[in-house]
Amino acid sequence: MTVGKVEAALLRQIDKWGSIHLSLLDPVTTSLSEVVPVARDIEEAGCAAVMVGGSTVADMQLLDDFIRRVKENTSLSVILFPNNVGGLSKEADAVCFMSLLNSRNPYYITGAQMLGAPIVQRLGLEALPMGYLIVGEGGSAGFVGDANRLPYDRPTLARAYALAASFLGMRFIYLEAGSGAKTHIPPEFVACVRKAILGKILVVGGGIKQGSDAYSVAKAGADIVVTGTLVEGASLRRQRLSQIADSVKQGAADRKAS
Ligand code: 1GP
Repeated sequence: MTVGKVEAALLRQIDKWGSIHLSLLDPVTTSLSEVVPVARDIEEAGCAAVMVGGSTVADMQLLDDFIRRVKENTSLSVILFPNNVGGLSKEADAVCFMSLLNSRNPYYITGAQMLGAPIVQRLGLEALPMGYLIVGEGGSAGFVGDANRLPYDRPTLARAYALAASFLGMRFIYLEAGSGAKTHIPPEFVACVRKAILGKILVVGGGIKQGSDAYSVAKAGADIVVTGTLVEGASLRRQRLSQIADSVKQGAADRKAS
């Protein structure tokens, strides 16, 4: 099976480091005037790609301008993280083509995907097939996506969803605690899902604020650790990003060694 350029690059990085860190930029919380220094810091911290999106993105012109600035000023690949069909942009390289598997509303499971698929094809975006699961607090993503949120103490529910996603051919499984979650997804939860979907790319995000958080989810088996809020505010941004990136690599190395 051949995979696209962006997915192949992510796989190479995961193969090299064990786990990697990706930053999520939300054009609603990072302004157009801030995006260039933020993206440069992300590149400097060793991220191969940047995710762009957020639960409340609706201005497609702003999204295009935002991504264009990232592309013109860095060599980062841009992966869209859409909340809806309006989260697609011709300026990006790839899109998390997600189904919110634990939504109560079929629109977020297959409806938006049906509307968005022809646009993804027309824009020539690389689609990363992804099962998206909202866990714990769920934040705005849980609210907007009408998710039947999976409790932190019921990892077997998420494991069953992840297995189903993998049988359906999805190559990425994303466990989302919601942006700004007070506590990130527990390592035992991540490890339970990990074991069921060996060979798939496990993505974990939401509430990861410091190196020790990133370390624990990478050690538990996350291939990709996503942070969003961490880049907001200029103070010590580069150091914080580097600390997360180093902790993710260390977590993966300790996982391999154990
Ligand atoms: C992406 O929602 C996350 O999965 C981002 O969460 O803003 O808490 O890092 P934070």
